[in-house]
Amino acid sequence: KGQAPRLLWFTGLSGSGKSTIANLVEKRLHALGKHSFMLDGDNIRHGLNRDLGFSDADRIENIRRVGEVARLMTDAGLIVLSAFISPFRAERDMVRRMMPEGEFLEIFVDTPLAVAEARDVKGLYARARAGEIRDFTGISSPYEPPLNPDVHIDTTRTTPEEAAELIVETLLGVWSW
Ligand code: GGZ
Repeated sequence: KGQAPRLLWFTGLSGSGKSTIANLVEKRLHALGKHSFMLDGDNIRHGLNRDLGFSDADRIENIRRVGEVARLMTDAGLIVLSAFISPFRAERDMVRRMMPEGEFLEIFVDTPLAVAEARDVKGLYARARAGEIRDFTGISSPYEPPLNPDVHIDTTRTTPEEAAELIVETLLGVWSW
């Protein structure tokens, strides 16, 4: 116990591929017999955090609560995967400090804005450019990339499967079981 990552913290722009990669990692963990749970906008922003929007203050509170929930779940023995934009360095570092030393793994899903915007799977970037969505990350709200992530995925050169493989290999290298 301890010194091994239990909270896998994915950060990156909307449409960067955080959820896709996290889902693939979860499948692999399951195959290895590891119990895990994924926290994302679908199960948090529609429930616990449905009072929060996308102002800086609300994003900060979003991440603070996600960190607290993740901490509880890791204390209960789960491996937690978190897939939120989490745009601010200060709050990502706050969550790292909330966790016991060595249990937080920051994974930067690095997709350039131009690439995420060109894909625009949900059409949100177009709506943000048209002014229909305010405070949109990368367009009208900042994203602060990690300076020293534990894992750095360049999605322009790595498939989601390769990224998941790399993350699991990283975990297997530090986990002793
Ligand atoms: C960014 C927004 C916004 C604004 C709605 N800015 O691609 P998605 O749809 O599924 O993921 C985005 C999600 C971001 O929520 P997070 O909780 O991850 O953000 S944060 O960590 O900053 O609190 C996007 C959708 O919500 N969405 N409006 N204005 N993304």
